[in-house]
Amino acid sequence: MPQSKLITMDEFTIQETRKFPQATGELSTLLRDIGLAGKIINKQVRRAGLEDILGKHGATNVQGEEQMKLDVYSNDIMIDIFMNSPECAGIASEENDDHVCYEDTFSANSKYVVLFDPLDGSSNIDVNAPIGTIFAIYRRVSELGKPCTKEDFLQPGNRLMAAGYVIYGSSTMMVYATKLGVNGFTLEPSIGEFCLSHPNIKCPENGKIYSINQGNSSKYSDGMKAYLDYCMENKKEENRPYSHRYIGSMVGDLHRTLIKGGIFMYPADKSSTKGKLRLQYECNPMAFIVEAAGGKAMCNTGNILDIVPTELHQRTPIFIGSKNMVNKAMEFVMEKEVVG
Ligand code: AHM
Ligand code: MG
Repeated sequence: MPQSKLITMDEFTIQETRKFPQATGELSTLLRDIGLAGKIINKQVRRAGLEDILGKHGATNVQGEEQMKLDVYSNDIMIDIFMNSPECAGIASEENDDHVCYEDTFSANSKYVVLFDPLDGSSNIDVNAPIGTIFAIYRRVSELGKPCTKEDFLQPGNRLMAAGYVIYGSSTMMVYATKLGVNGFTLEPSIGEFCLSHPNIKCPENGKIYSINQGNSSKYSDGMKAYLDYCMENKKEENRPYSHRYIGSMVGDLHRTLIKGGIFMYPADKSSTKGKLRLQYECNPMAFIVEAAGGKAMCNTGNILDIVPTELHQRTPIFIGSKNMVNKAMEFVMEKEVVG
């Protein structure tokens, strides 16, 4: 139903914050800063083909991946915005070897740190497929008044205060989750504001889509191969075979999974025994969002959000989406866990 009045993301966030009399509004300010970064990145993504900003930057990041020009641009925007944000003590990014502490007096007294992947799915930049910015916000555990420390960035996902993403797709949307739930805001270009378009998102308990890079299947474990056979099996009464959809952009694939239901998987395989996707700024924020929407997110050994990180850029296998589909997949995967 069309809304009679647009509710901007800022208005919505302020209304939500008022439910907690003790809230200081700092988290709301951080979310607004991320919205601003999203709008600036969006502007550049939308005109990418017109300027010399497509293609490779010429450097590799700490994980040995080639950086695209828009990866670097987006990372610089995020770092600058949080540097000017008095609510953020420091950041960690997919594109930086180590975390960055902001050492001015305001930042040393800030309660929060932010982890992000500034532009996920960058192999899709040049072909106009959806890409996105993923973020995770933690309350720091180090002493206030001093620079933040590594421990602030190595907290498990179950301590997240908020997480979300901006998707640069057929429209631009920001979706964020707190423990209160998940809401989506579409960028209304004529006024330059994210406006509430998807209130109280719930991930359907069942779905009909599985999403995985099936080209890797010869390297999967027996359990994983058996689950793929299950997805493709003909069982009309159970909606199988499921449809297969894979963009190769986690934000795009998970946005669809969140709205329509389904399962997204990036398992371990023979050549990547820890999986590909990074725990702190890809899997944890997505797991937090999907679980806040009633879905589920697992790795081979348990819940993604319970993993205690030991390294900033560590990887994990992930099975995430509709609760019942994830439970079923885990019956196969946990049964025959050995890869090879
Ligand atoms: P990136 O952070 O370098 O963009 O890589 C992460 C992306 C995810 O968005 C996506 O789910 C995955 O890599 C696709 O990997 P593959 O091409 O191996 O299927
Ligand atoms: Mg990424």
